[in-house]
Amino acid sequence: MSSTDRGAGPKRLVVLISGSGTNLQTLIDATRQGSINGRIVAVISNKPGVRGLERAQSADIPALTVDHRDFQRREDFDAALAEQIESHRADLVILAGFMRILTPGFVNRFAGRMMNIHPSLLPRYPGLDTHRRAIDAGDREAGATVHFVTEELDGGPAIVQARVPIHPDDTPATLAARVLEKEHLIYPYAVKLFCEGRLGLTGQGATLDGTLLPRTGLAYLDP
Ligand code: NHR
Ligand code: GAR
Repeated sequence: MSSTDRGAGPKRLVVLISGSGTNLQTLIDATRQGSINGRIVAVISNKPGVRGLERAQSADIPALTVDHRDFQRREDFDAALAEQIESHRADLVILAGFMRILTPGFVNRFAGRMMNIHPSLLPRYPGLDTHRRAIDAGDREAGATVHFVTEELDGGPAIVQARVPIHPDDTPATLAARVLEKEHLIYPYAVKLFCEGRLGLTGQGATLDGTLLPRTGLAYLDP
């Protein structure tokens, strides 16, 4: 067993947030119900006072803030964040509405055991303001993607992707709400797969049961 592979049994999950934490809530609920073979051992926010920290506290999960404004350099913030994550012996780091770009040193330390949910059909619209960009482009579909985090912003191999229609009268807010509903289905699903030891990250991309996934990940179909 290596220092990053803590063997069989429930995985130790650390969730990073910056805001409301509705994705965090679905993960809290799924771990509590036993549908994920894992336990959230800490929730860390880069912003003090956010709703997601209250959600963690309400669930008796340690809730910490590492405020990026307390650090002059991104490397220093990332070092403090990594220290907290390591102190909780995380098997998987879950970005759930986490809004700070992470340095290569940090990303490489958690390679293959850090995932993010991004509100677009990657590789379309990495970065911010995804819903406005999809509407402005005249797209007829939007969605969300769970992917492994690599140095390339929102560029790591996809694990699961879900699609929703864009309606002619959509605003970024109405579209975001439709996409968020799908996020709440696919993030617990991806984390469940990871906790069963079924996901991997290779030089070729993400794997499920050792088989390379398509570039856009598994296509999530409604149950
Ligand atoms: N870090 C790396 N290296 N790779 C990824 O794929 C990452 C990442 C950090 C966060 C989430 C991502 C998203 O899903 C994510 C993926 C923040 C920004 C951003 O521009 C962009 C993408 C994502 C998260 N952040 C600004 C910054 O200067 C701050 C914006 C703010 O505070 O509101 O870090 O969308
Ligand atoms: C989600 O839509 C997530 O995909 C997005 O922020 C929202 C967080 O909601 N993430 C990003 O935009 C990352 N840059 P939540 O806090 O309620 O889970």
